[in-house]
Formats: sequence, C-alpha cells, structure tokens
Amino acid sequence: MSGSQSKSALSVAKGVDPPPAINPTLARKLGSRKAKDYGKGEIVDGILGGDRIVLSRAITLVESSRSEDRQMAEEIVEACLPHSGSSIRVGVTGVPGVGKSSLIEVLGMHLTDDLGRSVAVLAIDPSSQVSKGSILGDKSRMEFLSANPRAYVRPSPSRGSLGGVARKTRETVLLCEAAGFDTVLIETVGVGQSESTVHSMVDFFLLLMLAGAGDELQGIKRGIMEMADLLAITKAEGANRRRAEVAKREYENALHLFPSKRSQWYPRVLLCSAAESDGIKQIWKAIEEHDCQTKANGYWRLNRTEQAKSWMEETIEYELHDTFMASPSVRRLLPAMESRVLAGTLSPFSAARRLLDAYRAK
Ligand SMILES: Nc1nc2c(ncn2[C@@H]2O[C@H](COP(=O)(O)OP(=O)(O)O)[C@@H](O)[C@H]2O)c(=O)[nH]1
Ligand SMILES: [Mg+2]
Repeated sequence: MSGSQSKSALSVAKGVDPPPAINPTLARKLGSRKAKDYGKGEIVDGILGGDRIVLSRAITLVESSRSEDRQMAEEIVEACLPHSGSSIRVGVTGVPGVGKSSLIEVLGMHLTDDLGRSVAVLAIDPSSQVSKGSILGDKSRMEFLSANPRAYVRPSPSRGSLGGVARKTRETVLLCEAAGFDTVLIETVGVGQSESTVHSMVDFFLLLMLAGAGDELQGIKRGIMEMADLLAITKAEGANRRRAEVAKREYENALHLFPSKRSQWYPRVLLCSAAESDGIKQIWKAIEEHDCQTKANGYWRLNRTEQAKSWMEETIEYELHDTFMASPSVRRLLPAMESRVLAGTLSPFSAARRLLDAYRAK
C-alpha cells in the first residue's frame, strides 16, 4: 500500500508473510501419499511453510467423517492454532447469480496484485455440487484466482449438511491462516441459515444485491440486511447503472432504520461491477476501515472471543447429536418411535424421552 493511503492508519502492514510457492522437494516426497500416510508433524510443518499440497491434504482430513481422520485433523488444527487468527475474514453472501464468485475473483486479483496480500477463498454451499455449477452461468471456478500463486481457492465440500460444512470451514480458516494467508474470503449462498452461520465466523459481512429485483425475489430477509456491514449492488454498469443508483438510495434509507450495531460501524451501500472492475477498491477500503475501527474500539477482539465460545458450544451439540444417533439402543428404538409419532399414537415429547432414556441406559 502506498501513495494516497500512506498517511492513513489503514496502511499499516498486516505483518503476515505471503505463502511461498509449493516446495518442490517436499511435494515430490509427499506427492503420491495420502494425508493419513504421513505424520502429524510433517503436515503441520508443511502448512506452516505455506505448502499448498500439504494444506489441501490437511483440509481433506478436516472434511473427512472417518473418526481416525477427525482425530488427526483435530491435532493438526490444535498445532496450527497459535499461528492462526491474524487474517481479515470476510463473508460474501447473496442469492445465486448475484455475482459472488465473479466479485471474489476480481477482488482477489486486486488484493494480490495491487496490494500484495495473499488470499484464501472458501465456499460454504453444499448444494453447489448438485447443480454442478451449471445454474446462471456460475463462475465458481474463479479461473484467474485459481492460477494465482498468492491465492488459494478451495471449493465447498461435496457432502454434508450446512452445519457440518460450516463447522469444517471454521477449521479450514484456521489452517489457511497458519499457512500464511492474510485474507480469507468465504462465499456462501444467501438462503436459509447459511448467512447467520457465516456471520458467526467472519469479521466483516458483505451482502451482494441486484438492483430492481425486489428484496422478496432475492430472498433477502430483514435479518440478513441487519447483519451486513456493507451492501454492494452488483452488475452496476451500462444500462443497469441508473437503476443501481436508485437502489443504492433506497437501501441507504432502509439501513438508517436499523438499530445501530454493537461494533459502532455504520453499514454502507456501494455500487460495483465485476465485469468492469469498478467499485472493487472501494469495497476493500471499507473492509480495511472497518478492520481499523473495530480493532481500535475493542469490538474485533470481543467478536472473535464470542465466536470461539459459540464454536465450542456448537461442536458439543453436533458431537452429542452424532453419538446419540449412532448409539445401538437409539438406532433400535428410533424407527418405532418415529412411526408412532407420525401415526399420532405417541407424543413427540414422550418419544424423545424414551429415546433419551434408552441412550442413558445403554
Ligand atoms: N454484467 C455483469 N454480469 C456479471 C457481473 N458479475 C457477474 N456477472 C454474471 O452473473 C452470472 C453469475 O455470476 P456468479 O459470479 O457465478 O454468481 P454467484 O452465483 O453469486 O457466485 C455470471 O454469468 C456472471 O458472468 C457484472 O459485474 N456484470
Ligand atoms: Mg458462486
């Protein structure tokens, strides 16, 4: 960063070294082996050395549902934890087709090429594999960014519930940070619970909107708009520009009516066009400004701490649920309980009570 920003507090270097290119010797050594074939120490060293191949294998372990993989993944994440946490974590959400992947591609190129940052892109979208990326000219491959040596693009895990995928993404964020990435961009489709899930793992929440499509049509609920730190109206070029400007004023008025944020940050509305690389720098400037402001006023730390606590609680919930469902006595009793509840011959509460009793008595 230089020039006009040099006097600004925003120009403070982030202090994370860019990840080096793949270490060819290590890559050859590890190339044909599966993650489980090499030791925890080797994997941790590889990650801390910024080796993409090792990082990818470690993420595969994190995403695995086999218990021995989980065990190994947990140890790796634990070892990486002291080296993580220093990136700017940004969630990018909006309906399919709004332009999330396209924006991330252009923003990512700006961050790496113009600002010298290193960028990891993760996706939380278990449904994307179903459509195979064919809907609305999906740009999820991010051709340029994928080929960029300062970037790492990891597609969404192909299996699992939203909650499960989100939990794995949190661990993946930590691994990417330990590998030296100073910026983590998380793309998620803005339907259902995914926005609040992403909100619970990022520092900054960017909501993308289309001009003139109507909020209902975009499935954007008030609660999601309330979470946004920045609302960017996409595809604001050519004939769309004027409509986007009208929408900008409308959204600005709407945002004024929301209660003020705990972060004391005033959410903004900006226009952007990934096609014309327009408005991209402004988006990043807002994110940096937010980073500075919330670090100065203490909100950044408070938010990260609260997030860590809720990750712990959610992990316990998932683990308990999984152990419960896997227990032989519960599995034996469950079909009967389900059909009696469906038939209306047993109340859901009694059924749950009997299942819990069976679990405890095992
Ligand atoms: N005209 C125009 N089209 C865009 C822009 N950004 C994305 N698109 C197109 O919108 C479609 C969906 O984009 P994509 O990035 O895959 O959206 P996502 O589903 O939100 O990730 C693709 O056909 C893109 O080429 C833009 O700034 N201008
Ligand atoms: Mg996409």
